Amino acid sequence: LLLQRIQQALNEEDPVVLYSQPIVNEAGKGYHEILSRIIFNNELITPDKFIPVIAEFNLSTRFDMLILKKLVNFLYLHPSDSECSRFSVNLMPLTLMQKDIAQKIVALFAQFQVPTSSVIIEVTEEQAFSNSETSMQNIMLLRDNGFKIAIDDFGTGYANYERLKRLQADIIKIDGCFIKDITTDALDPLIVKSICDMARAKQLIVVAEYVETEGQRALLHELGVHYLQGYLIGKPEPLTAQNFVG
Ligand code: G
Ligand code: G
Ligand code: NA
Ligand code: MN
Repeated sequence: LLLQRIQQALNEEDPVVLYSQPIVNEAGKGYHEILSRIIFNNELITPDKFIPVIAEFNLSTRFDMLILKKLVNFLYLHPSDSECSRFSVNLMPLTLMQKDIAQKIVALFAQFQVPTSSVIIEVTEEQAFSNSETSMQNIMLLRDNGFKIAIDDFGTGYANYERLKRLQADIIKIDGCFIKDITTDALDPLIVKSICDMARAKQLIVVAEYVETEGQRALLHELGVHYLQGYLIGKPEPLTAQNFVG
């Protein structure tokens, strides 16, 4: 049973593997997004399969903390002089609704003396614009303690202009649905351009995901996107000391 395997993973910290995918600017510099996988019957299970199971059985916080512990361990073993963000990591909506989760995350980084500035926390629009006072406080506390905040899947959910005005974040990741047909669709370039214009006014960094072709790359740079992620740049690969950029 997949649930059993997940519970085993949470207990033994073993079958969970960190993968990472590069996110780069025009100069080829950037960071990696941590994407986790679970080994189950000698197969790699991707998050689209196991995250619903984790959420259903209320294991979100334990799973997210396990991923953060693995990342902190990696950063502890591979320190860097750079002040720049080196990794982004995803948190599930239920995790951010836990009281004191931000303090626990900050304490984990402090315990291993890993600088919070090396990590970007990716939250969904749903979390960033949540009516949950706890989620908002957790995001603000993480940011006050040096983590960068990225809004994932931007443009598909809860953003509206009034919420955007109040947004406290550092990075927006435009959802892949606006990117995949951008070289042929009439509206997509205009949507991306308008997101970039707003981002510039708020001094936010813009990332586009699902970039697969040179044509998309050229157009996205022209429209004002700062960082690109996708198979054109690199696929998710097991995290090792060798496979990360700058
Ligand atoms: O790796 P893949 O592209 O299949 O990931 C699908 C989605 O699952 C990603 O958009 C990401 O937001 C989410 N995801 C991947 N790894 C993790 C993880 O370790 N923790 C959480 N909370 N979400 C993840
Ligand atoms: O939810 P999030 O946007 O973080 O998910 C990223 C997911 O999309 C990962 O599971 C990754 O494997 C997948 N992915 C990343 N880049 C590309 C791409 O260029 N094309 C496609 N089809 N999938 C991608
Ligand atoms: Na993500
Ligand atoms: Mn995403």
